[in-house]
Amino acid sequence: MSIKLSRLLAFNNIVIQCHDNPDADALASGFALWRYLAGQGVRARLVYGGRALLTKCNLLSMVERLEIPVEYVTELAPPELLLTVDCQYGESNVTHFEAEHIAVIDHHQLSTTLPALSELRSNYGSCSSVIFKLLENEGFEINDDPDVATALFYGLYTDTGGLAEISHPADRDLRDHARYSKEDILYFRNSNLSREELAIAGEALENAIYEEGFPYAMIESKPCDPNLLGVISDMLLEVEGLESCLVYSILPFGVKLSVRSCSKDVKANELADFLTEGLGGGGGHTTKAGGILKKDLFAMRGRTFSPGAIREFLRGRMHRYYSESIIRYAGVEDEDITGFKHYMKKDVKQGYVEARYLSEYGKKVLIRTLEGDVEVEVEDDVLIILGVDGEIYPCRREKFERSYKTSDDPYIYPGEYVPAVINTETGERIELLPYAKSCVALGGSWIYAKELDHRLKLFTTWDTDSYYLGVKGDYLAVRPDDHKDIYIIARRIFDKTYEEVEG
Ligand SMILES: [Mn+2]
Repeated sequence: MSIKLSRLLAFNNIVIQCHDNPDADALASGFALWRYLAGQGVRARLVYGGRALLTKCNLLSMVERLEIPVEYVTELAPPELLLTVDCQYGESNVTHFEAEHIAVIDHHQLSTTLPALSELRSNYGSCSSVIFKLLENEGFEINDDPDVATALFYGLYTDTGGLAEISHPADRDLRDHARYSKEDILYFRNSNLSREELAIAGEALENAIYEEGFPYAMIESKPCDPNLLGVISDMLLEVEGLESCLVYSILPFGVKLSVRSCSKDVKANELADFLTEGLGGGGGHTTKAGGILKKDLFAMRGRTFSPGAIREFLRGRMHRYYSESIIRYAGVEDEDITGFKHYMKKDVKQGYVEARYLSEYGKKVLIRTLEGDVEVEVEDDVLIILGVDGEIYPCRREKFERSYKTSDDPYIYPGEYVPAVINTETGERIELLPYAKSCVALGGSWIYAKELDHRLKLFTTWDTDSYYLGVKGDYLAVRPDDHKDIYIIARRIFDKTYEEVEG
């Protein structure tokens, strides 16, 4: 899926929508697109919805100084094309509007079903970088319009912690290419907080709650802009001895959360998801994430929506997260297989792809799987298996030849989410299916496995920087020929592929 911006010119009535509570990245992305369309003679509107008008001073100055024609709307006559930027249509922080056609341009993790017209580059530091690349493809020079160059640079700046978290080459390209107004950027950077907000942050920081024996802390802030929560949590995380933190504030409709982590043992987006499970939602990146607890869901679960009850609820969840998650590394020691049962693999049709077709030798690619993202170095003997549920995982040829048989049948992919690998250097997305061939996982191979009764973060020998998460009901598996080789199999996949046998 990808967008050529020139294709948008076929639409007559276009509305560009930022997420609710738009930030600089969303405004910049929408603004640059709006300028591109205007230059091509297409009239578009730039809007955002939600509960609140823009109030943050740096954003108000950005809108004013760069003359960004953004409108706050509560209703919208269905346009021919609705294009969401820095967010995905259908997400909870994107007010729903009807439209004939939908398009999405974003850089967050996939969280919805994307429309055909979409550009999602999850490894980019900002949506502004995505827009920059799309404009570049059309031969649009952002520096011809200093306001556009300044907006895109500021979007990148704010989304990457002041450029500190730039990792993708496209982000570096924008940083180095944009001839932004130094004066404007200096002004925005230094009007990031109002006096009231600084006072709110100061008061909040005085009231940090530390938990004896645990490397995390939390803070309740007075009601404030979500951006301020991020400022507070960034600062809190800098405290010595903390590896993660939670900052929240209670708003009329729910609790807004900001989560940070600086440890590879805690993915901030997973922690945010855990904290809000059943009561809202959370997500983001591995080091920075956010979430929301919805007031109406509190009531439905019979919980009191009071500051005291909310604090105890969040303390309880943080404590559970830390006390119930076990961290392990595969390949270190033999697994004690007491209590494990024998499971035989059923004959299952699967697919495989030879990694060497995906990138140059020695290069790394990111494989997106249901259980998490895994980085794999491309070597001649590495294969990528397409599992029974559409899940994908790497396998060495030697192991493959022991447990699989190749087949000439055409390969039919069983899942909904078409798997892809991402070249971490170029950001290029490669669809796996054109390279997929059929194979049969040979019945008869067996493993030891045991149902997990706890939350397990397992670092596999494939990727020691990023863990697989297993939860209660998933299975921990051990290869009979190598008791150090342990891995997690999600329950729904396990049920389809294994059956218990006598030991
Ligand atoms: Mn963004």
